[in-house]
Amino acid sequence: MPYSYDDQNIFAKILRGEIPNNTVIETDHTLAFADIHPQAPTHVLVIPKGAYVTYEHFAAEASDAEILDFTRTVAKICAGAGITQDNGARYISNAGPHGVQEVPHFHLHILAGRTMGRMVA
Ligand code: DGP
Repeated sequence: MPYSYDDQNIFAKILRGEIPNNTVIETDHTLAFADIHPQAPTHVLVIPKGAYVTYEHFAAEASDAEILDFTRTVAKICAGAGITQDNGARYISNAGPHGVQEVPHFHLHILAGRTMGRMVA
């Protein structure tokens, strides 16, 4: 099913500069910023600049350049936050009603700096 993108969502407004954000990294295709309600000492949201609703949407329709830029930006954030094999992190992307996605613009949560709880459905 094709995705319908709501350009009035909060992250679209952040991308247009209508709402301020605490930027961690900005590249040609990707923006990373601090979550407004951090759940861990490090809680960064990584979003593509393109209009993608979920991870599946991004994975299916983004260009190779967008996907490479996104993934390499995640790596840079992890390095900058001191995330290593020894301490680790959690990467989450909620999608749609079943995933309880609050903001309908694809975003990856990077959570680190403490031991997380066990995953529960
Ligand atoms: P979710 O869609 O449920 O995966 O989570 C959305 C996240 O976005 C949630 O952790 C809070 C964060 N958030 C919501 N509004 C804003 C905002 O205006 N600025 C920032 N930096 N984060 C926001």
